Amino acid sequence: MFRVKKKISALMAVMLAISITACGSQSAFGEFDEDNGNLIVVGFSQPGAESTWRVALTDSVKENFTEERGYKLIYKDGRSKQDNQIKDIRTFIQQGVDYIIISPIVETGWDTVLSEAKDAGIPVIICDRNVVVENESLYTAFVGSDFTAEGECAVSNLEKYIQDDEDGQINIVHIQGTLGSSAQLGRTKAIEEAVKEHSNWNIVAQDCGEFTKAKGREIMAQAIEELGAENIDVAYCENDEEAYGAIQAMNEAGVKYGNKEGIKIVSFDAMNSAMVLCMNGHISVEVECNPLQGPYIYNLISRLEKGNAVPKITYVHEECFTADNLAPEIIEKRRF
Ligand code: GYE
Repeated sequence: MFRVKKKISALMAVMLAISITACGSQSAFGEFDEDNGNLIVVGFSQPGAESTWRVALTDSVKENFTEERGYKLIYKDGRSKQDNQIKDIRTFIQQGVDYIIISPIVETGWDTVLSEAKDAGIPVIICDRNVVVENESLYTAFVGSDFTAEGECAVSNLEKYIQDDEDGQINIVHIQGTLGSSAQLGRTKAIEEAVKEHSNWNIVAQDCGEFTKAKGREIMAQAIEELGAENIDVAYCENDEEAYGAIQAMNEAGVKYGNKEGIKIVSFDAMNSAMVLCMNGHISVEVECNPLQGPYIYNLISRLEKGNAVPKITYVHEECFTADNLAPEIIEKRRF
């Protein structure tokens, strides 16, 4: 069925290209002009390249959808704007791709463009972060993380590191990820609920770090200046880039952090370098967020190609790390 659709779209594309050329212009859809032969064409819309994690996700998808395996992958970077992602998805629809993979910057606002993809008969795989849509049939499957579980894992491990402090107040600087993204919503929910459950836990600063190192540094530096480092017990950073920024701010201000003394850092992603910091006790809790989702998505699309049913939700395997369960052999096995 998809091959037929592709042929029709290809024909439309040729007609469009001819009409544009006749007017003396270049084709607006560069990829149209290429002969994709029997390759299965997959459009991949990423929200941006804000973190090492995201680059690892891009690489993982690219490594799996190769020409040797019968695929042509068209990659688009939304440059941190939902509008750009929507435009990119519309371009994929116009190109008549066979599948669309979307890592959505935020959860809402996708109904219209997903309806357009559905009307065009193009199956959509949502990966990494999820979408909230009125009709779940607007996408075929989701592959990614369970962000609420990630947050809960972070909080339960943090409890172990600050239990000695029980008589005092636990003051938390909370550096959030991109507001409205599933990653931010799940990780934020967990710490906010933990604060409600512990009468001595307080969020003393909360700001959006956009999942970037620069913003993480800025927010932490401001918190140190305004609150005083001695009044901060925890830096809850919603990804490793933000944690690196917060660490830079603490280093610059001469503030201590780590399991032995000073501010306890919680972070998400578990990049290799952050795992080393966690093993050495500089970061107290590292929650793994697995960007190696290419094989999972490849498996789903292969099954769809054979006409087989696929699960609506697939959560990737993830773990929670502290200095107690880390060793060099574990870190060496990782890939980003
Ligand atoms: O934690 C962060 C990235 O959506 C899970 O986005 C992803 C997050 C990840 O920029 O590093």
